[in-house]
Amino acid sequence: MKTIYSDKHTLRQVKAEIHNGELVPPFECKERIDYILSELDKRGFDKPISEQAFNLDTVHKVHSKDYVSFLQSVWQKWQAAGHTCDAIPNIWPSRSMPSKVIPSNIEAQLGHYALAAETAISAGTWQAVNAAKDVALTAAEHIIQGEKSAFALCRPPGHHAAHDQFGGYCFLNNAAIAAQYLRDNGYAKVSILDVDYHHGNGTQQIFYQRNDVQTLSIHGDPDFAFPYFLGYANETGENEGEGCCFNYPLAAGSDYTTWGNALEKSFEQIKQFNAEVLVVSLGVDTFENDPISAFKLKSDDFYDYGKRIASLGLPTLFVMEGGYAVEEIGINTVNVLEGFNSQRHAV
Ligand code: SP5
Ligand code: ZN
Repeated sequence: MKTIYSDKHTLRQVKAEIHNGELVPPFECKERIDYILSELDKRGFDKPISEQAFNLDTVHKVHSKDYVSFLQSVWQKWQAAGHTCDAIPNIWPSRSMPSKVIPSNIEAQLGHYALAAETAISAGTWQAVNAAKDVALTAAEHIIQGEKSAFALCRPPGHHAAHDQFGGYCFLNNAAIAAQYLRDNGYAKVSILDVDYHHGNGTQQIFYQRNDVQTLSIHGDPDFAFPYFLGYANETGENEGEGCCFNYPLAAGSDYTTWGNALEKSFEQIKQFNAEVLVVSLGVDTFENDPISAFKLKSDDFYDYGKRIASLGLPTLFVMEGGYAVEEIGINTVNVLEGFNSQRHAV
């Protein structure tokens, strides 16, 4: 399996995130990628391939144009307003003032385009975000060219990024962009299986009214886990998309047996949908020692579910999402990929 990677991810480096009421070093840090690269190398995977540059055509099919321009210009506007620290949203058009107006003030614009406050923006964030989308599209192109699998080592992650909002460490929805590109290049039906600990709210929202892209997410029940306001089992899609969205919210403390049962249920839906290609939003924050999550998966479980995903027999694009137990992120991520490969070579 080929890995696609961009060293531009290092351009995104923020000072802090708001966590439990204080500013702490960001969980979503650049060292995450170093551990994954080093584990891939150690286990004999091919040397990663650099991303090709893509224009914004596919991006504009899943995100609004005004949102994308905001991402491109926010840092410059923030600086022009005289600020030198990272930009952090702090006010929203909330329930008691649900305005659609986009004020000219950059602080107000941050609130308009943010869905959470933990995600800061720094110089270089757009360059990293844009490169991550190129990584996802380059990997999708490999699938289109006939590769049976590919690994898009994206950073920052993408699955919380909605049609016109950032948050949860995400800006452009790399998995959604890849899925759209696959749709536009010969694949009629795409399933996106999100195995990150957190609900893939952005991916769900983007495809909620569509029947050509099925979304499935296994995650901490939003009653107690981020993003709290989406990801419940009764969300099933809307209009043409009715019946194309599946959520598997699980209790805190869920182990691999419980998690694996949800995985089997998602497989039944993927088969019933007749997916032609699978995009996996691969977050490994389901790991027992993840610092911000509450599932109990062990490192060996990642290998096992990689095998199970391969048993679907679909061309599969893995897109990196979360995982914050930094020293184990390489082992857990590469376990999924190696498990997948072992099964593929067996059939
Ligand atoms: C891509 C991804 O995994 N994003 C995750 C974003 C989570 N951001 C906020 C998490 C708030 C969690 N609070 C948990 C407290 C645990 N003591
Ligand atoms: Zn996550």
